[in-house]
Amino acid sequence: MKNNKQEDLNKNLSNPEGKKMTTNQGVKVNDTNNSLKAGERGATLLEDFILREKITHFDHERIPERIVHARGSGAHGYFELYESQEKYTKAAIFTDTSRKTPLFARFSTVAGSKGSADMARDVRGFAVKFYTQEGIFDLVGNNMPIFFIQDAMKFPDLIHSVKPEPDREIPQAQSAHDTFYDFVSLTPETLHNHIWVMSDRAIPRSLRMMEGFGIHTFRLVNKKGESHFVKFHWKPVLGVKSVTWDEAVKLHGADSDFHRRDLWEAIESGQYPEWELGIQVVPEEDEHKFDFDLLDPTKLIPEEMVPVQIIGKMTLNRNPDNFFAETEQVAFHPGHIVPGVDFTNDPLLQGRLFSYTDTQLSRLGSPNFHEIPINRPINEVSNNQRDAHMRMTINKGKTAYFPNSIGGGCPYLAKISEGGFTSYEERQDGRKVRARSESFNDHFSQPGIFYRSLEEWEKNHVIEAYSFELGKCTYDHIKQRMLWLINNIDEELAKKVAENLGMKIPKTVEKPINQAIGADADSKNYEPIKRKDYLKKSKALSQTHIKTNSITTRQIAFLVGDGFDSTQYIKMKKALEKENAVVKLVATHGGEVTCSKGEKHKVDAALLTVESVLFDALYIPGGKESIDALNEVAKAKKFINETLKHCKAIAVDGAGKELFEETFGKELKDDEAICIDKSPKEFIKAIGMHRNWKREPFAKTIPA
Ligand code: HDE
Repeated sequence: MKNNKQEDLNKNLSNPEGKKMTTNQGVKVNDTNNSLKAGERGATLLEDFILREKITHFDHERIPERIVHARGSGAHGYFELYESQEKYTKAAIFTDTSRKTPLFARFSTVAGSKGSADMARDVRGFAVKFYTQEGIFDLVGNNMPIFFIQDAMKFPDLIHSVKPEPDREIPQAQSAHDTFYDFVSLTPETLHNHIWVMSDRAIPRSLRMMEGFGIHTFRLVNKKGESHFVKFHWKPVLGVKSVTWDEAVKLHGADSDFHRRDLWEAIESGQYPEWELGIQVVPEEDEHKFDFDLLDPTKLIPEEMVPVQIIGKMTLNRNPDNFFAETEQVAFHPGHIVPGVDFTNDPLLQGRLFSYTDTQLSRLGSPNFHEIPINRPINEVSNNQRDAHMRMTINKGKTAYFPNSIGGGCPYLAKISEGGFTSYEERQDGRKVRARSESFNDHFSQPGIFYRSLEEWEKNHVIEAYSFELGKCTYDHIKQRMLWLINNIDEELAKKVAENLGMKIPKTVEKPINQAIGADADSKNYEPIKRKDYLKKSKALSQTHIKTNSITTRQIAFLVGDGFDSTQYIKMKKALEKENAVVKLVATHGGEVTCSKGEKHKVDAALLTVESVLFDALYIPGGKESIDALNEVAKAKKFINETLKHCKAIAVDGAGKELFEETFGKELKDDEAICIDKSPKEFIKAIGMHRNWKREPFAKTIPA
């Protein structure tokens, strides 16, 4: 792996050598360190235009952060199509296999502010801006296939409830608090997205190892004007992987930029993250064939019912040059579509179509946000819109209206055959109502399918997450409402959470829930639609559904002191690096360590400065002197301890096994991911497992 491009870090790329510093008005600057004063010890003079310009610019350096998805990371890349999808769509990005469409992707957490930590339990935003030759197409999705609410009208309520409580502004970037659970427990439509958030999907190992979903049902429209319903999926080539909650908590302190750094470093080292794009296509005539409504964004279409067809691949191959200019100023919008793609009446999507322009106006300050380089289409923009804040384009000529004859009639309108956009002519015919369709009313079936589809260890993590989050709530009536709702999803799940909370599952819930959900205020108890068990399980809902044993970019700590066994070290390092894993030498001290052959090796991190949670696996080579040195450092034991606790792969050779076996060896004889005096091949296989979850019952007995 290339190291941190040290030579580039030392250069100021936008001000190459030889260039003189100027003010923003182009005047050469002679002194940028001292303000203009009346004498060396005198008052500063107001006339100092250089000082005023520098400070004024600094004072205005921030723009309002995004209200949701404030914390994010972005990267450039491209999309390649495997096979033309012309039977479904006329969008050239999905029909022309010779194209390499440039794109910019941004991943984010939702609840926390810009400076919050990466590893919060949260949904992750997964937004992709395609710069197609027909204009910008934004796929603004999340890493979970459903959303919390069914109607845009409820979005401010949802977000207000999860954000820090307004009196004390506590807690930051966390859902485990009263107001969120007050809202969730009164709004059963949230339960499906909520159970996904309780799963390990909400604490990904890497942004590169999570799925992406467009969530809403969109339309694809072909040349003949025929429409198909479509759901978009991104499938990560590295598989779907998560960390444990204990690691997530510790990562907050060990590296609050864990995800950002991981994405950046993978791209810098040439290990480009990749996702395949999949589509689930439903013919128009099948719209009403499902046990749920395709327009309801709290429902997914199980892959068993409509398979995901893989149609292309996204590769991220370039980090941004400037975080602010690109990642901060990028303006996504689900309404940025191209001919061949269209909307449905999903009431959440319909509301989003309004919200994103509105938010860009307040965040970026002008309707000219499309002129910021990261937001500019690659094809030419030509219309009669003019002026406004920070206009970059210098439009020429007299005419800024249509129709005109003075300007030669330009710009002309495009016929449909020339790529002019026309909306799909869906028949609309209905009463003007403020209401929700009955078909949106089933809130328990899909959370149940999700839970049943998980592996045993995934289920345990869900139970723990509910218990943790509700355990943080201070009102009993909120916890009771939640238990009652969870019981409607799955009785076994509710029983275990109730046990952990030391509470009983209530048989009924009291009146407030009726009013809050808009049910008949006079009825005593809220009667929800009973869970429908139309599908027992769906394999794709478990994290394990994308099989991969790749150890590419996995971070492996080699724990050593002076005198470590050189032969074992070299053999293991070579084998791991051949598989594109990243080996980091973690030593009892910084600087250099000396191996058994007397050679010096550069230390990547002194034990003092790192935590085990930053690594995927641990190797301890032999060498008595090295092991003795490690034995002297309590942190070395903590490191091993935690690696074990988090079910990661560990290899020990020679004298290394003494250090290890002394504490744990006996209990772990048959552990598939513990390699004592085994070949590098075995260790690679163990790392490829990601975690040995079978160890978890034992791991729970290890003190944190
Ligand atoms: Fe967003 N959302 N959202 N959202 N959303 C924003 O737009 C909004 C929703 C999503 O990396 C904001 O530019 C409303 C669903 C992502 O810059 C804002 C509703 C999904 C991002 C906004 C939703 C998303 C945003 C804030 C309910 C998954 C980050 C800054 C109707 C399909 C994009 C901005 C980025 C950002 C509004 C619901 C995903 C306020 C009103 C559903 C990935 O406009």
